[in-house]
Amino acid sequence: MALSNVSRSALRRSMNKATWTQKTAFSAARTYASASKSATLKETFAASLPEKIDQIKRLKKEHGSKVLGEVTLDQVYGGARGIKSLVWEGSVLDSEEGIRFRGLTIPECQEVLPKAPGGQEPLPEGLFWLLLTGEVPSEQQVRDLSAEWAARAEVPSFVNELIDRCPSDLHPMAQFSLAVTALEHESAFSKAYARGMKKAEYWEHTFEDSMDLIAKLPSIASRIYRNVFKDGKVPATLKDKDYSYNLANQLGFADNADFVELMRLYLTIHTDHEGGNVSAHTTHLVGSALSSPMLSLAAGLNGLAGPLHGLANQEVLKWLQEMKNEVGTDLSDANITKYLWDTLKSGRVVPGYGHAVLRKTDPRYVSQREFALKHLPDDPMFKLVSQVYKIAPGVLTEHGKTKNPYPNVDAHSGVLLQYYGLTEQNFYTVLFGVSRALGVLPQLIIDRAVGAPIERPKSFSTEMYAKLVGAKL
Ligand code: HAX
Repeated sequence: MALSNVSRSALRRSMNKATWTQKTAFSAARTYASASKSATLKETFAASLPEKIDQIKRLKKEHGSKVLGEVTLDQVYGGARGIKSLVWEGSVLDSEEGIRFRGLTIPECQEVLPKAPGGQEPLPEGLFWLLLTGEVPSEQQVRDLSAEWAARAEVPSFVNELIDRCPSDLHPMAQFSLAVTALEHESAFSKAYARGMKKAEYWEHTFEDSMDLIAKLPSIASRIYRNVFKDGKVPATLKDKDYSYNLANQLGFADNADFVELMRLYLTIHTDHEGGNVSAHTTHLVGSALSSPMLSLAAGLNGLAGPLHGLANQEVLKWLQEMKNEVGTDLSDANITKYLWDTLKSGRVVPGYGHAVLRKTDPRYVSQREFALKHLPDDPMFKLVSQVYKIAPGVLTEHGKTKNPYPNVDAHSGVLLQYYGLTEQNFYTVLFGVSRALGVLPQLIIDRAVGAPIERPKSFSTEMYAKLVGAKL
């Protein structure tokens, strides 16, 4: 596909008011655009860049001193909830409606993003494209991106050896983060920075690193899985297959076409959930110091590995299995209610329920539920999940603590994975991490392209806050 008409006219409009930095981006965009008939991802992003830089510049110039809201002491001590202080272009989370990726809901993405031949679920390649550029890619562009990632997939042998030397009881997320950190060795950004590069070149190296990094994640994740739980052998990346097929194949599950479809859906919906969640914010924060995409993503993965964040999907399945052992086949309302109260009374959280921003059922939960209704409606664990969905919101409301008694993304994913035989819960967050890379790296590329500064919010001691609010301690 050539540049869309919208991008072309935007490019033309912005060209008239170009700064030096913008002109560099314009010239890159034009070079890319004229080099090929079907614009690549890099060309499309480069073409979108001048308008974005211009928008930000104008917004800051004309409205830079406007007040966006006030900050209360409760917010300061409450994990910065609701404080507007981050820029995240790919997605915005509405507390009632859930996530929109560049303005599109999950069902809309399922409808418009290209699918694999014969497939029904969107390809995560398409979502990555959308997050980075704001445009829905053509089928050909997505096929080309699949091929590009497959071509970049080879993992350096020292990284494979590093993974092989990990003790099998080192948590898969720790192994994953270790391997991603080690890829720093390959970072084009770090090498170019050490040589000395112009700011206008930052995004291109960040783009190349991000593409390389994403391309290698299925092989890395699968090596960890096959080492810890199977025979240690990982099939090679198939150059003519899409990203999710390759991940499923390398894990050892591609014989089942439904599992491959599940991977496509899973990798699409776990990508991005605006900028304030721990993994996204951490990647962005570390990246703001101009650490490479490898080091930035590894930091984000370490945050994803926490039980209140991505590790919750592992916790959910463990909790459901314990519940199943206790209640057996009697999934009566009374039994489930009792189990939920037992969990809460023991001081634990109900994993997979609640959210820092959402106040309704997470649409990512809904899309997985719809997948289950289509592919595994009679699975006993799915029936248990459905029964918990019926009872838990009432119990959590009565319990009265959580602001959101509804399920989040993690309440469903484990049950789908275990149905297809991927039963090793300790591995689940690694899959989440593969997907999350596709959500957080586009913003890192954008950050570098628009020249986002190093992040540095202000902190005070409790004594100083007391002074600020006129309190005596
Ligand atoms: N079960 C029991 N209590 C809960 C709860 C749950 N599922 N969710 C929140 N609460 C409690 C909190 O622990 C908190 O209690 P205290 O006042 O005693 O500290 C109170 O309700 C208020 O919390 P909140 O404002 O509603 O929620 P937070 O923004 O503080 O936390 C969490 C959001 C997602 C961390 C929280 O709901 C939770 O711990 N849920 C269970 C774990 C989980 O599912 N995590 C995954 C979230 C999605 C995600 O990031 N995926 O990666």
